Amino acid sequence: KILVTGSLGQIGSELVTKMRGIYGSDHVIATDIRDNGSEVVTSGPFEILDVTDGAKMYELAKKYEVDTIVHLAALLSATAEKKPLLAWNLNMGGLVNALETARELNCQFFTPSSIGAFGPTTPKDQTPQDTIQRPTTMYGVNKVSGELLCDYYYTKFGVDTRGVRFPGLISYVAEPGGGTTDYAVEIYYEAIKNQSYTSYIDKGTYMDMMYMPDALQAIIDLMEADPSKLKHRNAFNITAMSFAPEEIATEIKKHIPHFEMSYQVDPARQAIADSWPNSIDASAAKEEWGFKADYNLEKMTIDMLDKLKIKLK
Ligand code: VAH
Repeated sequence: KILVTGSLGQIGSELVTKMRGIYGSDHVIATDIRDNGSEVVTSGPFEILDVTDGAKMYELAKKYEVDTIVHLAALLSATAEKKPLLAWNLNMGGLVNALETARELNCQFFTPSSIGAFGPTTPKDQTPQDTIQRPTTMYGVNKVSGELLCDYYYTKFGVDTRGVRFPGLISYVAEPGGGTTDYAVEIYYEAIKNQSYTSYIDKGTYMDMMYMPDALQAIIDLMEADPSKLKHRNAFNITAMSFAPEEIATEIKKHIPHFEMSYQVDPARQAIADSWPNSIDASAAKEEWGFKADYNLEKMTIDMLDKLKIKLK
């Protein structure tokens, strides 16, 4: 059985549904800090959990006799930069609680890192799997600390910890909250609603991105991978594409010809984006557990616009 934290978030809301389809609804215990009455809450076991409450987390993991913990609850980069101490306490406090629960109950463990784990002194193009990581954001500090902590729990306590460095994730089910790459989600919603979008990230700003179906499959594939093949653990570079805002606009215009793109740069989130890689190298993930991505910008844009036309009707 699998305990998922942050189940109502951008990744969690879709991962819970996918995992319930694969492993059975009763085998996936969804938790989040609130109950939003969504399908995640109604289609299988759901519990209220604040991940900073370690005792409650242990109690739930024990009650459901889970053997896997997927820890997704966290504040993303832009929010973390506005509330750095809250971010440290939630992102690191939650992670330690989840790792301790996994250690005590001998659970397999997944938590995501991010391209945000890299900083301005990291090689920016085709960023290697093993390279310098001195991020200049609180979120990045949390992600690098998290990677090191997960590797520590693997080497010191034998906890089977695994993670990926996610690029910006694009999806239409649950909107992201407080990220820097959220512009790449908002643009599709605005294209349908207003045929225009004002981007807070400047043209020419390249960041790695991935469509949610590829992100979800990557989690499943990594967690089911043969551990003897894993030379790395926390966390694997993975990516599907790298693009700048004007490239999404061009792709959208193929479907909505009069779509208008404009720019009103948000210095805070632009500074975060500028500290991150332009493109990362995912060869370790491909070699060690067969990572692959099916969606490129063209295919993603077709699916996002099709799905949002229905959702926003
Ligand atoms: C963020 N979507 O923008 C997250 C992610 C790589 C980006 O970490 O903070």
